[in-house]
Amino acid sequence: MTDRKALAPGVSIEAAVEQALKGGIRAVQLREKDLGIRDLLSLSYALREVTKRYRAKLFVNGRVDVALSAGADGVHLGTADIPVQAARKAAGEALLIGASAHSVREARKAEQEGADFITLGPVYETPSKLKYGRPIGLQPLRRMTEEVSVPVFAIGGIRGERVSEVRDAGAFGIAVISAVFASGDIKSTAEEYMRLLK
Ligand code: TZP
Repeated sequence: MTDRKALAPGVSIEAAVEQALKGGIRAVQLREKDLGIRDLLSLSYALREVTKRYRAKLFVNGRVDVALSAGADGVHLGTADIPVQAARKAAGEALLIGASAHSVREARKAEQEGADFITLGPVYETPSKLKYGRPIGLQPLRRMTEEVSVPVFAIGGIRGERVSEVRDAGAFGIAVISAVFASGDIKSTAEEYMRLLK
């Protein structure tokens, strides 16, 4: 997931994403909540180009219209965004739909409405903890992976040995922001995560 505010001065999102792709990451979620719609759209087009070159998936946060216009693979919806079933109605099968959940109840609801995958977080404390709320912990992650049949991705403070911890708790994959994008060497950090996921 992107966060242009985490980047070192002078590094563009496009350049940072390309480094992460060179390091082997398989999907990018454009998540720039405070960006105006036109800037978000042109960034989506740029990231579609770069993700295509690396055969990686592109997801746009929150905006079905932008995701469709950019030819993204999917849209990722938070609980304050357009509901999953409304997004499905608008996009049909043209987009994969991911949904954020912070509890097992929210995850079940997202699955019932037709989400293709769910992200749960923050699992651990994150650097920006005030923004994302209190850590949920491994137990709810385990319960969620047992109770929903779509893949669950863990997010929030995922570092080092926590990658195998969340995988052992049933997570299908992980999503990371600061550890990759605030890293001085984005490509090597992404490579390290890919090694940890093997
Ligand atoms: N949702 C829950 S935690 C989080 C989001 C978007 C941010 C996680 O960021 P980091 O920097 O990988 O801990």
